[in-house]
Amino acid sequence: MNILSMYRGRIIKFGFIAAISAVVPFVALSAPVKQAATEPVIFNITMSEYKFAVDGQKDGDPIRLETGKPYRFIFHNIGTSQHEALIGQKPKIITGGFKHDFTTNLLEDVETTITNGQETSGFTIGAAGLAEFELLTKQDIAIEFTLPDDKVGDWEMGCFVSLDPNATDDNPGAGHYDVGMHLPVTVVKGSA
Ligand SMILES: [Cu+2]
Repeated sequence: MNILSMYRGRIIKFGFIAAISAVVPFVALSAPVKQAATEPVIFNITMSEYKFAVDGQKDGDPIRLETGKPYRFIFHNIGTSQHEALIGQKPKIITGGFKHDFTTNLLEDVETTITNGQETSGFTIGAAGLAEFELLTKQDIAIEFTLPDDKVGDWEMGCFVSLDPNATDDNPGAGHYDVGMHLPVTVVKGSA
């Protein structure tokens, strides 16, 4: 069994990066997982109440990706509350008609490298099966990945943190997604 199949489908979830070893399956590496042949294309994405905004793009414009190309998404939580990012398809409908989590996650079987989002990172984590991550206010994180051709299609980035801070996992109620915190992600076949 290789690492990809071991982690496939698992949820990786963390709030504070230093704490993740206790709660998630991951592989800590002393060297980067895979050196991309070319420098990754960078998207700087801010999270706030209640939207994702991409540097250089108009609000609501899709993030356009090509298969076979390395990308680095650098997330900055500039808001006043915790936010999370999931990239997937088909949000699940929960009690109250709200949407919570995706049925399919873009990176669920894609090797992904996680760093602290700064120019130099004190750590590099290689993970397969990354489904979601949470950032407290003022935190940054970067993920790096290259998509295979079977990811071509329409996806979406979403934050499903509950609006009610006292909501439970069993009944999360309305979340940030329901008030607009989502953004289309379009994946097309790369020319390479
Ligand atoms: Cu949010």
